[in-house]
Amino acid sequence: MLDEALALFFRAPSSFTGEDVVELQCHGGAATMRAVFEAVIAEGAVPAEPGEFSRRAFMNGRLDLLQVEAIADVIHAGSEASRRLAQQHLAGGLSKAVDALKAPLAELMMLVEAAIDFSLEEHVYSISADEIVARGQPVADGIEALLGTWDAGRMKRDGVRVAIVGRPNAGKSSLLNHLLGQDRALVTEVAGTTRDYIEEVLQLDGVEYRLVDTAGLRSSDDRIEAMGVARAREVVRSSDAALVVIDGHAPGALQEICEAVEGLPVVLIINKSDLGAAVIATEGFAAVATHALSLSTGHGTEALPGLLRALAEAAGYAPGDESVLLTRARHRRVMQDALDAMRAALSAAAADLGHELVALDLRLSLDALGSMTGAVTSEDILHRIFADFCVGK
Ligand SMILES: Nc1nc2c(ncn2[C@@H]2O[C@H](COP(=O)(O)OP(=O)(O)O)[C@@H](O)[C@H]2O)c(=O)[nH]1
Ligand SMILES: [Mg+2]
Repeated sequence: MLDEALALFFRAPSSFTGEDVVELQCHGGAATMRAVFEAVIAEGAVPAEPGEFSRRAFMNGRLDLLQVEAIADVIHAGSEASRRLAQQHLAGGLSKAVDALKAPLAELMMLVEAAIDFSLEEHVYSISADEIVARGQPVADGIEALLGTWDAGRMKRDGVRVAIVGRPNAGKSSLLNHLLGQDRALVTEVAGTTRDYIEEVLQLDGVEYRLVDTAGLRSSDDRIEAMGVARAREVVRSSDAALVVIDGHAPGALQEICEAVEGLPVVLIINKSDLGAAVIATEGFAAVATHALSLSTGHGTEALPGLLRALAEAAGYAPGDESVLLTRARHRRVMQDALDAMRAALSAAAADLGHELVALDLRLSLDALGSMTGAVTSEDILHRIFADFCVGK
């Protein structure tokens, strides 16, 4: 007698993996679990690899690759937005969108190949270049539209990366601490205190923000501070948006900040309103909003959640949008391959370069769409996807 336990039998093909599965639910003490574990191993059971159950479900056709990725995303979802998106993908939302592009493309390819195969038998079957373009263009447009959702999807899955930028002593670290509700970054009156960058996750109204406090932008003779400034610039380049903090009492020169955040949506925070306001030249910033507050007294800080939300939306984050979105770098890469091949096929057709060439590019595009759902996927890519999983998922 090892334990009094519950055994559940899931008969194939109705189990998660599609195979016969027996699930043992025993009591949770470490010694009991180990004893039961060793007993079943002695009877011939084998410990699961990371992601093995999902892998078997995939191999048995119970899930496609997009759904497998979605399982990992459900497990890791930190915000309500990322959870909803992962559930949508798990339910097959993205797979359906890809299949809706694959079907007309497969049909077009079949028509072009039939025309090649029967070209020597007079007029048995042919398709004109015009018809190829007429059928192919909507597919290319659909791929492009889906590709265009990647930024919004990535921000929902991974969070909106917001760089906190400004001159030294403007109050950047104070802002980070205020938003997090804890003293995460050192705040001192010594300019150049923050030398490395600090990244923290903030969940607010179902949205995940990755707030990055950076070293104040100024040229410095201090070698470590200068490295921090260089890193700050890198952070800004890889962010979705920026909160620019300005000391409203002593703003200093803002040209450098302006250049650093160029191209990003920006909210200007004019800090230290308790000290009185100087005149600040803000027209160089293409700001979504400008707001004066005091991080010392807390005056005006109630507007911050709304400002963050506006910033995220300006970056392309669509809160109420429940449409299908690409989320992973893999999706973007594969869909870009599909689009490139599709465009090559269309221009080959338009230039009358011959059906063989058109068919070749259509095949490449179709393969790329197929690899989205895993219809054609290399062992190497599968390995990388399943390596993300924990044991037994
Ligand atoms: N009077 C006043 N001082 C502030 C305010 N916010 C921050 N400070 C002070 O300004 C100095 C620099 O703040 P810090 O957050 O470290 O700025 P950072 O260099 O931009 O990260 C500190 O001494 C803060 O206490 C404010 O709203 N009013
Ligand atoms: Mg700081």
